[in-house]
Amino acid sequence: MAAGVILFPIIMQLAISSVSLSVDGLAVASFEEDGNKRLPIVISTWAFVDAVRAAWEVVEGGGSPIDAVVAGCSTCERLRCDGSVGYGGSPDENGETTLDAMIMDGTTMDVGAVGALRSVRDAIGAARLVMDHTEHTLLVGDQASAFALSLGLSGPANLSTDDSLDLWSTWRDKKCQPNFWQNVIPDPRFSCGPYHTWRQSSRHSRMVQECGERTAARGSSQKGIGPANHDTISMAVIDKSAKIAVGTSTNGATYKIPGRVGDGPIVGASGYADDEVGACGATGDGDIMMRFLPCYQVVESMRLGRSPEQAAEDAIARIKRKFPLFVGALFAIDRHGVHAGACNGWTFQYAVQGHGMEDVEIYTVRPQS
Ligand code: SD4
Repeated sequence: MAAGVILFPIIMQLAISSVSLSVDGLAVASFEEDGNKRLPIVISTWAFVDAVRAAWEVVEGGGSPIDAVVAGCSTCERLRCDGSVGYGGSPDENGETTLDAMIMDGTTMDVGAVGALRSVRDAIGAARLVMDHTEHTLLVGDQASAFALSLGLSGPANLSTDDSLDLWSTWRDKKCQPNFWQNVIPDPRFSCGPYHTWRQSSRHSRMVQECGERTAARGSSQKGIGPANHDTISMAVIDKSAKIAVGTSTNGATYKIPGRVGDGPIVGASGYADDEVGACGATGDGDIMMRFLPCYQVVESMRLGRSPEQAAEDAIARIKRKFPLFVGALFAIDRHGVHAGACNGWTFQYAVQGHGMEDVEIYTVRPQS
């Protein structure tokens, strides 16, 4: 953690787990009490202090929430926060790093996103170009890269580093463990590919059945998903007049199958914002989480009157009921800047800087044991 950052391990063990305490230990004041005194405010998944400071500088100086989100997420892309954002992290099965990003304007509900972006490091910038210069929402793969390059982003760039290539060759040496395959032969627990379905082979239906039993019992951590390889930045910014933007940037899941796009560029999954209500940002096992659109759920729950804390807990609980072993977390923030977090399967941190705060503060959220 960067020097000078204050760590406040204020933890509440609630139904799932959440924090809604302010750093001085007092309950967060409801907006009836303190109006918009918390604004502007920046909130981000994880202790991405430099990213939050960069966004804060923009919004505090009168910049737009969109500009602030771009400043924050691109800071993490440049710093390669935790190796899980930007180039040089999460190699896929071919050793390649690809990027997912999304940005959403909570005033206009405009969205731009890129998935499986290759050869361009500025993923959040590419997402913004989709939002600002097209009527589309999501571009993917080589065509997303060509689009970004044609509108002036720098590249083509190599997204691999010595570290990411080392990680990949160690994984190959360990028989490609862990991986994301199931119901294929050879048995993905013990072998690298190429894999086949049982229909492609006459002799393996029994083996497929065994593999199926195994994979049904797997959780995110068995797929190698944990704090070391899954630390997406998702950030929300609310300006003084309560305009909101949210953005996400990630290099996805380590050893993903080439072509895999996670929850990062999926609106409502990794992030969602609506000025009328508030915002949400998520991190974790995107392959599971995107099936539940947890951030859309959070915002809509707050619209119906739930507090950020209740909305966050509920969104996590909905996933946990179906996937008890999933690893994931999210923050919820209402339009007045009241915030909370909830998580499952790991300890989560989120970072906040808002009006009247000296510097970024880190909140810690523990899962229910
Ligand atoms: C994904 N959700 O691609 C992203 C990764 C992540 O914290 O959140 N890391 O699945």
